[in-house]
Amino acid sequence: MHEASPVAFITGATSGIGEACAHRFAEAGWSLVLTGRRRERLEALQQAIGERVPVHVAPFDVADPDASARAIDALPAPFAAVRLLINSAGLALGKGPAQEAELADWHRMIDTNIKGLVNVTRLLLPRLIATGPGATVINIGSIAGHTPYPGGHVYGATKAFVEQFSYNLRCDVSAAGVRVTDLAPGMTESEFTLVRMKGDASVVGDYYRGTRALQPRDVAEQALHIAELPPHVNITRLEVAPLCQQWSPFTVLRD
Ligand code: NDP
Ligand code: 8X3
Repeated sequence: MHEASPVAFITGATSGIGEACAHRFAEAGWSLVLTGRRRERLEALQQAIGERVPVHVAPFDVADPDASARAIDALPAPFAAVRLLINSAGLALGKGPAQEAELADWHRMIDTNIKGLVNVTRLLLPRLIATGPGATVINIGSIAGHTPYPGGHVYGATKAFVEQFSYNLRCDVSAAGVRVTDLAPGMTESEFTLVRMKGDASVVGDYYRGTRALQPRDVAEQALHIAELPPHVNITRLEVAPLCQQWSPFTVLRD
């Protein structure tokens, strides 16, 4: 029954937006390749979703190009013809000023959000191009790629990369029918802030208190909409934020 269902390859499927995409695309009947570093979470997801649709799990670190290549080369035949790539794996580390940031944190954001995203994308491009019309790459960017804020430094810059890479990629693959979207969410309640604050749960509670942040499922709904549009329709960039999240006016420093 499931043999002909399209295949979605999702990075960052162990939590948050990627995990919500796994559930939402399973409900819509897609076959799934679910990836992330935490094997036990992938296996739990496979247990939860695997009765509904075919699921293959592949634990690997997107920042490791060899591990990424091994995982993609080893895709079983029913999952080989990838129609959709959702690049959700990513993180922020720290929210203090740039001059107090850990250089290692900056490197890790670049390694994951930039290098990891391009590793997986480059490795899957031949399969997406072979699929042709209707194939889609959805890169999870961020409003932080457009809007600067104190403490955003390298994180926001990695998401600016995601946006421009998405546009440039689209230039090259559109003739093959492959669509590319920068899906840029605002504040979304996931493990993102816990990771950013390095496990300090007290900060996380304060951050979301009194808000109605986006839920990962809200973003997953947008991803499904993008992926299931007619093949000639390419949403280039979609920014989605909770109503409670507003811009700030310019700040003027005075003597
Ligand atoms: P979560 O922390 O809940 O999920 C992050 C996911 O990324 C996890 O599945 C994690 O899996 C995976 N991941 C992180 N590093 C690696 C790595 N080196 N290799 C493989 N997988 C990795 O956060 P979100 O779901 O919120 O974040 C998903 C994406 O959305 C990120 O790119 C983030 O920048 C972006 N985003 C988030 C927003 C928010 O407010 N939450 C807003 C805008 C954009 P594991 O640890 O198992 O490897
Ligand atoms: C995450 C959104 O506003 O925390 O990309 O930077 S924000």
